Amino acid sequence: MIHVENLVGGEFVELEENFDNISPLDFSVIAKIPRTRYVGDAVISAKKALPGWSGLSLLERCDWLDKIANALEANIDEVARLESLDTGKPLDVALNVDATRSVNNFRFFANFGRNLESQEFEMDDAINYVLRKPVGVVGLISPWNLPLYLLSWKIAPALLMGNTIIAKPSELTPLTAHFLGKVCTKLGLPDGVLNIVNGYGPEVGQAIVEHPEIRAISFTGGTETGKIVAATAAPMFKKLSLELGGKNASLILSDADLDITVPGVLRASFLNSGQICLCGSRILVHSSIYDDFISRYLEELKTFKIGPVISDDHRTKVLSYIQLAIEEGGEILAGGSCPDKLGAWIEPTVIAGLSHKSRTATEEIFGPVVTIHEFDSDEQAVEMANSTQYGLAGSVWSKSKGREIAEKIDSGMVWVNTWLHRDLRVPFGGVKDSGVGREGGLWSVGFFSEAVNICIMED
Ligand code: TXE
Repeated sequence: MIHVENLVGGEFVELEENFDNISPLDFSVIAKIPRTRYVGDAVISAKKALPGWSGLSLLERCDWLDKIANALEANIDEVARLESLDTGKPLDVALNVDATRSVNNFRFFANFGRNLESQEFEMDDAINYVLRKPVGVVGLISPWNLPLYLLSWKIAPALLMGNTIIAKPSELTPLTAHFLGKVCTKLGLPDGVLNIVNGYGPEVGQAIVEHPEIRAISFTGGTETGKIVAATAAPMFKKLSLELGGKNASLILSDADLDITVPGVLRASFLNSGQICLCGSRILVHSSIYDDFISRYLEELKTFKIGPVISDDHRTKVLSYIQLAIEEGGEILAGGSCPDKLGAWIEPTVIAGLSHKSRTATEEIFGPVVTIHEFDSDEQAVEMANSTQYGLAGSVWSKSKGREIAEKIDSGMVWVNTWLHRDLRVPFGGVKDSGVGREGGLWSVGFFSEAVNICIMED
């Protein structure tokens, strides 16, 4: 049994009140999690650490990020084991996606910091230069689907720019954040630079967002929670970055190369059991290749291995959408029920015959469920792709028209003939109900700093 503790001011702190961390694989209790409701101590520690941390040079902080990357990499199998234990995802996904990309996040921002150019604007008689000051104490709140990957995506640039941190992993998946805390403490990261608090979102998460001395909130999670976070933070004029839900479309045009499209769209459908905000849960296929695509897709699906979804509650939600799809007149082409074994398992499910405006096809399910729709023209495909409240990502599969169609999709990111191909320098984020702001490369640097202009009159 693992005992998760909070990390406050360099000390691991246990609380009297704890709750169970349940494995989605078999519903066994794998850890005890402190039920934190108060973040005042963590904020005091983070404030105390701020002058020292922000007083280091950018290059010194880059060295710290490299040290963390190296230490995580040295323990990469353990990171993957813990992530797989906590989320139920297959070990190879935990290793190749979560653990590897967590290491990459630290290493990327270390190198990015070393190459960060200063910004200067010359006038005839004066020079302006931009100072990037830390925001201060920042609150980082992350979800359960890619626990350390998404948290490190926030921690690395926040540290780089000289901020000190109150981080809160999801109450469903605290193990790798706890491990990262141990790694950083062992490395001697100064006390209070990284504080990690655990507990329920409406309690400790809300306390972070409400705390007046936490000056920026970077949040990844559900759209409904995002609304609460935004409403709470706005009156205090906190900087806010919200990465929220998605209902992304995969558009398969008439000239798609099915040899790459079928495995690519399948991966976009079901990687991480469909629990990635970028997953392509609506598949739009041109009528001329519809039958061919579906038969190949369903055939390859038979060999696609997935883990359970995150919890029994989440499975209930996902199953309710499969029921809704049936009520809305959908036809289940594959899956649709739960395998007969313990744990939060659901078969990968493919549903056809629904309107692209149905609830099943427009609401975020966040599980191994996709809907397939047929279109006759590219204009119709674009109209269907843009017909939800979300606008996070999308993919277009075509030999000749990918770029043209990609530019017409109302979302923050579009891939052409690929999916989840990530360059960490590019802007990451959504439009409409998928969020506010961008992270990645210079966008993260901008979010986690205050740009101050200094204008100097020349003699
Ligand atoms: O996320 P929550 P949930 C979607 C997906 C899923 C739905 C709900 O559709 O079914 O959201 O999932 C913390 N103040 N996504 O309920 O609640 C919470 O503790 C501050 C999409 O698990 O949004 C956790 O750390 N924080 C998504 C984090 O917010 C609060 C990933 C996310 O949890 C809070 C996950 C509050 N009032 C779910 N309430 C994506 N975009 O990747 C909760 N939290």
